[in-house]
Amino acid sequence: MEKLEKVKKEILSCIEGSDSIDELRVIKKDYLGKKGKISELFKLVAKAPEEERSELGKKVNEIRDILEERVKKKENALKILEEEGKGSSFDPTLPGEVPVLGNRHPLSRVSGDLIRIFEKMGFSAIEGPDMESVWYNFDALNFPEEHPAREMQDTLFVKQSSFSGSEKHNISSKERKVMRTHTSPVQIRHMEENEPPLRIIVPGRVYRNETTDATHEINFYQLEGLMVDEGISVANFKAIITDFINQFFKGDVGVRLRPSFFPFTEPSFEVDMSCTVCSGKGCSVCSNTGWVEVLGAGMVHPNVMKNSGLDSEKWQGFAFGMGVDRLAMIKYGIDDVRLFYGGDLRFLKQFY
Ligand code: FA5
Repeated sequence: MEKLEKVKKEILSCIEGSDSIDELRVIKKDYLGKKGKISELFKLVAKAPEEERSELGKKVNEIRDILEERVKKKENALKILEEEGKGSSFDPTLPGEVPVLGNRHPLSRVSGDLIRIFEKMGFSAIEGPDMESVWYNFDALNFPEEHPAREMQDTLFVKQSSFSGSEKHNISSKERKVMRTHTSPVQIRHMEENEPPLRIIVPGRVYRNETTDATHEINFYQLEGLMVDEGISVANFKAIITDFINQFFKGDVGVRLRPSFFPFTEPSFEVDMSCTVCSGKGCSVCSNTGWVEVLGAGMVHPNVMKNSGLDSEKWQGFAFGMGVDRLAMIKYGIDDVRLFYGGDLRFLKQFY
């Protein structure tokens, strides 16, 4: 009997001392399994003198029942601890794993800023297709056929297998597809379908077949703007664009218009802002001129109104198109546009 009590104590302390479910399973097998210690005890009981056998048998049965119950309790307790992550393998003093946080691409951030500023001024953001017809990309925008103005934007033409042989030469400009070279075609699409007054911005990706360098990519982002109403003049444009530039660059930035040429606007301008890097004193970013070119703009050409089905006698408007990449470069002091597309996380992670 004494020996049995000793074995019982030994097993109980093993059960209580186990601190993982795996360890407990081993203990259970060693003591309560088919070839375990309790089975051995039953064998010994069978060999004991007859008068002691029944009492010893009872005791071993009692020990087995107690042990089975304790094992069950301990197993439940360990399960709860492990589920809560508080098993013995959990060390609360170890530093936690810092999750890798993603962040928005600088161009998405800048686009978002631009959209928010214009939305506050009552412009609605709309989209248009990346693959565009020659009609919307050039013809409707008053680019004369075969005119060198079409060479201004090196175009990526889309291979159209549905047209073959002689058909190829007779495809109409509405069927012929290009990757849009600017966001201006969306002006036409919007004027065709909506009655003025109109106030829209069009953020989007554009494509050009050119050699890349520090300021030129083959695809980049533009943000187009269009406002059409009665009595709109260059003064309205200058007020809106000056307000926009000052909000975007968060300061009192000088703005000037220079005469330029776009087939779809008359008169046309390039808009410059005073260089925020050197405060207009002259530096490498502004080529020592104190001014940085930020966008192209002008008053909507009467032919463009006509091509969109609007009466150019009644309605006037201005349009502008800015390079989102170039604005981001000025804002963050980035000297190579290609960094935006290189996918280098060391560069991208700087923009939180
Ligand atoms: C246009 O694309 C005209 N559609 C803009 C416009 C709209 C004028 C409405 C008048 C009225 P431009 O080709 O200059 O214009 O391009 C506009 C801006 O896109 C440029 O000022 C420049 O910031 C940016 N840009 C042009 N080419 C590239 C390029 N290869 N890589 C990065 N940005 C470019």
